[in-house]
Amino acid sequence: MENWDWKSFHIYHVVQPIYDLKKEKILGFEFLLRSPDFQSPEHLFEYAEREDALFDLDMYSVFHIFEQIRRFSQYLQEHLLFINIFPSTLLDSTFIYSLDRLLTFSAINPANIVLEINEAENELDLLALKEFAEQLRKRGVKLSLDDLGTGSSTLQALLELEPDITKVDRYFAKDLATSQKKQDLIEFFVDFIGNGSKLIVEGIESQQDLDRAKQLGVAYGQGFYIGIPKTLDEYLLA
Ligand SMILES: [Ca+2]
Repeated sequence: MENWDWKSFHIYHVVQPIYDLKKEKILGFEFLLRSPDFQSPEHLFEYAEREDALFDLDMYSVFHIFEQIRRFSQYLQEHLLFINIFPSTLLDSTFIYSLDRLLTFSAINPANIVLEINEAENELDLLALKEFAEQLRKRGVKLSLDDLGTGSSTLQALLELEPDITKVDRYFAKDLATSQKKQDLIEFFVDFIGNGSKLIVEGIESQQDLDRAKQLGVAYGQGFYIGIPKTLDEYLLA
């Protein structure tokens, strides 16, 4: 397949804030892909996969994100910027060079960039990803493991990749305040992941669940209750 021309589709990003539960301020933003041409982002990804154009879509998305980072860089020096990427994109031999160009282009400190290993349909190639993680570390770029506890984001991936930041799947935050089992598990994650990796609990949707996450020592939270997805300028220029 030749390079797929995603420009003919309307594709843009919103951001969702990630909140530092201890300092009580925004830690950073996760960029989320949107397109009114598709029923949902999942439909867009499925379409891209069918057309054998997932890599092109992912790169188009990453370029677009770095354009925004460049445009708003003066406001983003203190923020971590979470960029979802498919493992197959990370492992493409050209990716790291594109990343270097984008880092230079956007004039952002590499330490502000967090590459979030997107949920994978297949098992992660941990050996290859480990080598890639080493490349990132050399550049000061951070790595995050997404959706821990579901799909391919296993404890094995956590141990092998040693991500800077680990995101616990939203499933574990739903009704956290009333589920003793979930509280026990989150407590375990806080202890186990501890100092090595910072923990983000996704899907916080009520004050009670937020309070409980704080009590359990969770470092960071994300979810509709904390902040809904909006465009970056809506957050920065408000
Ligand atoms: Ca994500």
